[in-house]
Amino acid sequence: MAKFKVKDLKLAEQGKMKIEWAESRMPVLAALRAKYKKTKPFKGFKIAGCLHVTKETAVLIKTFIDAGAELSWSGCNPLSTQDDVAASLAKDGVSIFAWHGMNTKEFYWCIDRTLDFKPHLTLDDGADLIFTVHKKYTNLIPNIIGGTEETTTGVHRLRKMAEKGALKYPVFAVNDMITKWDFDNVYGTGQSSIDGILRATSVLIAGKNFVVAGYGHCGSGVANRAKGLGANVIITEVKPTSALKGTLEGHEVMKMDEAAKVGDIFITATGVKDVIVGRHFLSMKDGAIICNTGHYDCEINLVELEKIKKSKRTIRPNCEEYTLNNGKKIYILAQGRLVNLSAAEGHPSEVMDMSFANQFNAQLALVNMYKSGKKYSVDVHKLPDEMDQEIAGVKLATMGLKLDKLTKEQIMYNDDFSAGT
Ligand code: ARJ
Repeated sequence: MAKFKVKDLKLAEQGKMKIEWAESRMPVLAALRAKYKKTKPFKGFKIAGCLHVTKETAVLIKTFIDAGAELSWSGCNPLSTQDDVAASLAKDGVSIFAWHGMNTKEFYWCIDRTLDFKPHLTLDDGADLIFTVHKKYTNLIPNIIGGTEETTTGVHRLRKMAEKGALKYPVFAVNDMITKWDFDNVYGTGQSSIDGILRATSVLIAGKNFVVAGYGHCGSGVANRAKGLGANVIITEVKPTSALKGTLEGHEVMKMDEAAKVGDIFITATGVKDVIVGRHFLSMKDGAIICNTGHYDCEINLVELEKIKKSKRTIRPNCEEYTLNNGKKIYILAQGRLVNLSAAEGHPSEVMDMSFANQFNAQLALVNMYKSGKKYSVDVHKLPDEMDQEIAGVKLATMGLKLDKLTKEQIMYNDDFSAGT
């Protein structure tokens, strides 16, 4: 058996069923699996992965294994691991280091273990693995062909590394594919964040003042789902175009200092720190619920909250009640970590299907380039647009939906710049 550390192997059977449930809703990955099962393009290649251990990730892992890869995996968030899924993977021989509720030291210990087998490729969500390689394991870099990154925050980190000349091998920004950010970030985050809030609180959304900090792809997804449930949505923003979009889509726009006074439910989706801080908590209404769906837990300043609290207790799973010095009670969900993966199961399988097809294709692009004897430049790359259309095409076909085709005349019209009035 491969090396692993998970919470409890006895959960494996339950995890296996969960994975089967996801598998049946991930047809694009199934198509890739069928396509590469025989040729095994990853044979001889080792991938270290650091990405939320969920039932959907398990399907990605199995797809890589069927395509010949050897893997070692850790979770990319201390609260997002589904212990039953991790147990099932360990039982199936996957080298996995992940459990729910680990501390920061354990988190990095797990990443270290996935590097023990000296990978050829890294796969990240949030860039903690690749950053660890660059900081602590530079000896591994000559052996590494490249890496891939799942999320906006990770891609942002990698671009900063590339700008400063700190990036030492090529990476693919999976997040930048249309079939990732325009679906996963919007509809995935929209639904799974609401799911997390409901599982942690079971409150009525209709009629609530629902404050969304950040109106990017994730924030707009959450805002529009909350609106659909009958909430009065308030947007806070720093970027004029995003704020403008929010207001034209029917939401109120105001500063957080104002929103803090009227909000019933708050969610941060910005990617930056200190979006909700001490003075905001103090001006909130009694009973306010606060959570985050951004990658890191720095958007809500819990250090400042600790300083202004009288007491705290866990009143429900993933729901911490803080009694403040001013006598009011406010509620923090999932310790300020991504509420959708900590208090719920993350995005539904149907959207992760496309995100992970992009992960697979990006890893394969790195391997194919290596096999051809060439190299990608040390930079942040994107797969060609045709690959997006291919993934969307397979997805549509599996949904039984058909498209029109351009006629010869339409193609000629498109190419003809002289055609006008
Ligand atoms: C694995 C998930 C899931 C899920 O693709 C999403 C993204 O960009 C991440 C930011 O950390 C989370 C990731 N994600 C969302 N849902 N990864 N399994 N079910």
